[in-house]
Amino acid sequence: MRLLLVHPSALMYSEIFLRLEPLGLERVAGAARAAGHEVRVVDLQVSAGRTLSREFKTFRPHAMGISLNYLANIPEAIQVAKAAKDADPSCFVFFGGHSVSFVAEDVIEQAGGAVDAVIRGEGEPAVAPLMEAVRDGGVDGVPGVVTANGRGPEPRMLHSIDDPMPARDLMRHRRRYFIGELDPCASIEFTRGCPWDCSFCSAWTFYGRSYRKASPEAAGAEMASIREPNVFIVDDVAFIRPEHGHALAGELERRRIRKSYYLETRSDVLLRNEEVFQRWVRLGLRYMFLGMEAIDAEGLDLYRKRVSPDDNFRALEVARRLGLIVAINLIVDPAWDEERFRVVREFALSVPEIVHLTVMTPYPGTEIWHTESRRLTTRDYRLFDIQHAVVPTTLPLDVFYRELVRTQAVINRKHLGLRNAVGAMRVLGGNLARGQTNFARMLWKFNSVYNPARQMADHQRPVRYELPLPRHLDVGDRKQLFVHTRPAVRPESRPQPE
Ligand code: B12
Ligand code: SF4
Repeated sequence: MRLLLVHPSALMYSEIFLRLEPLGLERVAGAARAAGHEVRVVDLQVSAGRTLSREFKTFRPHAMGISLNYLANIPEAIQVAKAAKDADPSCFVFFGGHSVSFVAEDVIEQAGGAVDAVIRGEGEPAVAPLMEAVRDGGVDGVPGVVTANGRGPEPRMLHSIDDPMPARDLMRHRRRYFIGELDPCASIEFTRGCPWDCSFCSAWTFYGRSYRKASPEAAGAEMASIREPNVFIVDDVAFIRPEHGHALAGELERRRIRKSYYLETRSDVLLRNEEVFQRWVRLGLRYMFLGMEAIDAEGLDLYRKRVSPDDNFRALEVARRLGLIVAINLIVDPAWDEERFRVVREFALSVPEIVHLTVMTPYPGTEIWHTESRRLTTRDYRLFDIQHAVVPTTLPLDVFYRELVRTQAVINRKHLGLRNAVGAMRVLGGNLARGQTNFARMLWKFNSVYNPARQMADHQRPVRYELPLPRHLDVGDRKQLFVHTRPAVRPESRPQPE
């Protein structure tokens, strides 16, 4: 069977900092190929819409799957599905990915017949049974499937994340993937899932709070096959288990692999496992993203982050000592007033780290989707990108955006200050010499992308597709939030948050 896989466009507000390869979709492609199907991939983050139309015409896929990790991409994906069905009504169109797994039934309904199925949960174990069922007729028995007839059997979970290998060779514009100055940049997954349970996050609910690790041999072999000099490690929280971090490092040392790495982790994990991170710095670890979320204990408790402000500040000191460039994230509550923004600006200017701001957003699949008592002011999928306010703001909305963008601009200027500009120019020179222009473009795009008038205008666009309203679940029973309900590892082998 011929299968065309599609990744939607990049979200405008993140595109200036990064654009990364769609690793999940590549793994689904790898699984389909291993089952004998002919697969092509179009990534609309780096290819124009006309490439997709051309591919659709010439490849004549029996099925087309669209990746929906981000809610904000849902309207675009429905449009792509409709165009495909208009061009060839016999093509089986399906969606899969993180976010769509939580709103599958609603999306099927909204697409009005253009989407035949949504696959909830992990795509690797589902794609081959789905393709077989498409060929033979009757997809309703495929694990994880949702169709207009309702839900099929529970989604299956991979026993081991060691395979399939992502089909990186199918991506035609690999040089367009970058994160900051790591340009070009590939991605890799060492672990899957997260054992914590922060109230604003759906990483733990998607995987039913399970946690799986790639074997050092498989991870080493995969890393050896990556051509890019830079690698983004996609794990939700890197190196939770120190022995795993050491084993991976040992494997890369043995294979003499050296690259520049970017990873995400938590402050308490960094404090606990400092020597692992130190060893990785020797292997090329340069950037670290720390989800601090709040600078006060009250905020941290509210998000059930299970760390203290003191842990966060000690972790920053450790990272500085290790010579890492750290980006920290803070969640902006729509309730913030001008004074709160001022305090955060002051904080951001007082630390050498890159401070990233995201707006508190209740997402389907998170606990706050069910518990947030403030009503949604919009249900436009496109605004659920953590750069827009979707619950009432204390400040008038235009003033809120003015303060938000002002704070982001102050932070951005800090990073483009003289000392940094010199450093940036050095990196830029090196990248341009190698024909890499992604980082250069990013440096000049800030003002056109982050603009309060534009953010206000985003709220005025006509809305065609809307998020469903939250159902008020009793979140005392966490399993009701899970996509994968059966753990793939024995519960006692899961690390527990402290
Ligand atoms: C790495 C990561 C990123 C990376 C890379 C993203 C990329 N290009 O893929 C970066 C740093 C760029 C990023 C950015 C953002 N991210 Co992000 N990201 C993640 C993270 C931590 C892991 C994703 C990943 O690569 N997993 C590993 C791969 C193998 O799994 P996967 O992609 O989920 O794919 C599997 C399934 O989803 C499914 N699947 C995927 N596609 C398809 C397609 C088909 C057809 C099928 C059948 C199945 C299927 O099968 C795959 C294999 O099992 C997730 C959290 C999580 N644990 O999922 C958040 C997450 C997806 N991100 C999130 C957010 C909010 C963002 C940003 C908006 C943040 C921001 N403001 O900048 C941006 C937007 C990026 C954009 N598109 O423009 C939210 C999504 C929120 C939402 N509901 O929309 C998540 C869930 C984190 C959270 N806080 O809850 N992100
Ligand atoms: S630690 Fe990170 S990935 Fe895990 S639940 Fe909290 S925010 Fe999500």
